Amino acid sequence: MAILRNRLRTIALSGGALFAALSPLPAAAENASAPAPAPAPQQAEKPMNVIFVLVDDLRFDAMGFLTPGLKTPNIDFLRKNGTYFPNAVVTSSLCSPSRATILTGQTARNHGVIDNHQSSEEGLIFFPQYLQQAGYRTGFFGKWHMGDDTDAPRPGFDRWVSFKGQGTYYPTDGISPEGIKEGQRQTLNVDGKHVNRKDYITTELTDYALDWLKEDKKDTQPFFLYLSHKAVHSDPEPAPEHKGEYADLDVTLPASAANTPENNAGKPLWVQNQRNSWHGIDFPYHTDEDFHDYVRRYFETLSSVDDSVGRILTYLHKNDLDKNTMVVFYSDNGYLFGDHGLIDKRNAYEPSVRVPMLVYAPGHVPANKTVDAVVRNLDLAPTFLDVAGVAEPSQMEGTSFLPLVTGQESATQWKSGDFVYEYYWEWSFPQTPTTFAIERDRVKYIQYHGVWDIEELYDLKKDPNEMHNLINDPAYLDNKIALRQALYEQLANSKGQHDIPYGERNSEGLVWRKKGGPRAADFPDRWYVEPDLPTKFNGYFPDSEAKLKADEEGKPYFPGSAQ
Ligand SMILES: [Ca+2]
Repeated sequence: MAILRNRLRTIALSGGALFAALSPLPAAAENASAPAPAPAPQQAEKPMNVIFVLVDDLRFDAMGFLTPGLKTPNIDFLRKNGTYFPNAVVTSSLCSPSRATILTGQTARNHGVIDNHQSSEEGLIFFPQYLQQAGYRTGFFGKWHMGDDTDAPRPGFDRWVSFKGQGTYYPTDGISPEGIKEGQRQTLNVDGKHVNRKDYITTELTDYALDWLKEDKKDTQPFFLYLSHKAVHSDPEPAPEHKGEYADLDVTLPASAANTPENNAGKPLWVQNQRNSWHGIDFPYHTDEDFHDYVRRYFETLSSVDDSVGRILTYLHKNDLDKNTMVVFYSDNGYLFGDHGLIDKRNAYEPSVRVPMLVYAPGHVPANKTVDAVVRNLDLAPTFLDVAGVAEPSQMEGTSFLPLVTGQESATQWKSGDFVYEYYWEWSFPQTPTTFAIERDRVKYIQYHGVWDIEELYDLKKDPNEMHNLINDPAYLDNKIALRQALYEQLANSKGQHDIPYGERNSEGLVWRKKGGPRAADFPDRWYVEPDLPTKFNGYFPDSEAKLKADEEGKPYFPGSAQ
C-alpha cells in the first residue's frame, strides 16, 4: 500500500515521469505478511478510496461535452478535471454478462453469465472480496442484475442496497392502484432486510450511498463505493424535476439509421431485418414512438445521474476527500440510437461496444487529458485491485490500466492484446445472432454463429462509422485470415474449449442462390402487428395456459398475475 501511495504521489508530482521500475506492485497480502517495521509516516497513510459510478446502457457520446444541447455539467467536470478514455469497450454488450465481467475480471466464456436470465454466480469471486481482505470498506448500491431471482446480499460488500432484476424507476411502478392506496411500494434489500422504496431510483440510491459514506466521516478506513444506477436503461423515466427539459432539443439520429441502399450495402441480412423489430429503429420496443422522443426521455433520465455525480463531488470536496479518492464513471454497455437501423445493444458495432469512461482523481490523474487506448471492462477489476495494492489473481483475464490512468504509460506503450467480443443468442430477443468479433490495430472482424449470413471487416481508422464492409476486399485478405484464426484461438475458455462446440471457420461456405429464383422467405404473417399492443411483453415470458388465455384476450401477461 505504501508503495502505491508513493507511486500515485510521485506521479502526481512528476507529471507523468516514467516509474516503470516500480511495477508490478506487490500483493497487499505480501505486505501484510512481511515483518512489521516501525511505523513510517507513509505506511500510516491509507490507499486511495474509489467511487465507481456505473450507468446502465449509456451511449459513448451521451455526455454534454460530446453532444450539443445535452447538459451534464458534473460529468463534464470529471472530463475537464480528469482523464477521458474515448475507446473504452465491453467484451459483451449486455447487462448481466458485462456486469459479471466487471465484478470478476473474467470473460463471459469463463464466468458463465451468458445472458440476463438464468445466471448462476456459483464459484465466482468478485473483486470487492479482495478489497475487503486488503482492509477496504465496501458498499454496493443499485442494480446487480445477474438473473431475476434474488436481491440477497452478495459476497464482498459490507453494505448492500439492491433489488431484483431491472428494478423500477419509481416506488409505485408495477403496483396496482389498489395496492398503492394500501401503501404497497417496491422494495430495496438493505443488508438482507426489505425496506420500502421512498423516492425516484437515482436519487434514492445516491441518498443511501452518501449515508454510508457519512458513517465513516473521519475517513478512518479506505472505501470502495459501487454505485450501480438503474438509469438510463429502457424504458427511461425521468425524475419529476427533469421531465420535459429536452422537449425542444433538436435530436439528430445517426446518418446510418436511414433505410437506404447505401446504408444497407455490405450489411448482413439479420441487420437489415432487425430494423423492423423490438430492437430496430422502425419498431422500437414494439411501439410507434418517434425515436427522437425516446432520446429526449433518455437524456432527461440521465440528468438525475448527473445530479448524483454532483452530489458525490460536493461531498468529497466538503469533507476533504477529493485528494485521496478516485472517481470512475462508466457504463455496462453502449447503446445504439438507430445506427445501421438498430437500437439498444448486443451487436459488435462501435456504438454497442463503446462506453463512456472518465477517471477523476485530482493530483493523481492528469486533468483534461484524453487517452485513446482500447481499454476493456475486463481490465477494471485488475485496475481497482492495483489501486489498492493487490496483485491480480490468476483467474482474472484483464490487465490493470492504472499506468494509463496515472499517465505513467502512454496509449502507444499500452499492450493489452486483442479486443475479443462475444455475445450469445437469446431466444427472447432472437433478432441478434450469436456474435463473435475481434479488433486488432483498429481493424475489426465480425462473425456470426448459426445463421446463413455474411461476415464483416471494418478498418476503424478510415471508417469509424463502419459503413464499408471490407470482408471481400482483396487488400484485406491477410487481415481476414489472421483475425479469423486469432478469434477462434482466443475464444477458447480457460480449459481450452469452446463453449459452443463448433468448427473453425476458414471460408464463407456454400451460400449461393439461383439468380432469378425465389427470394428469401418472409416472416410469418402473425408476426406483423400494430404498435403498442397491450400484449407486447407476453412473448418474453414462459408459455402457460394462463399466458395463452391472455394472448387470446389481447391482455398483458406477467407470470403469477391472475388472468
Ligand atoms: Ca446494460
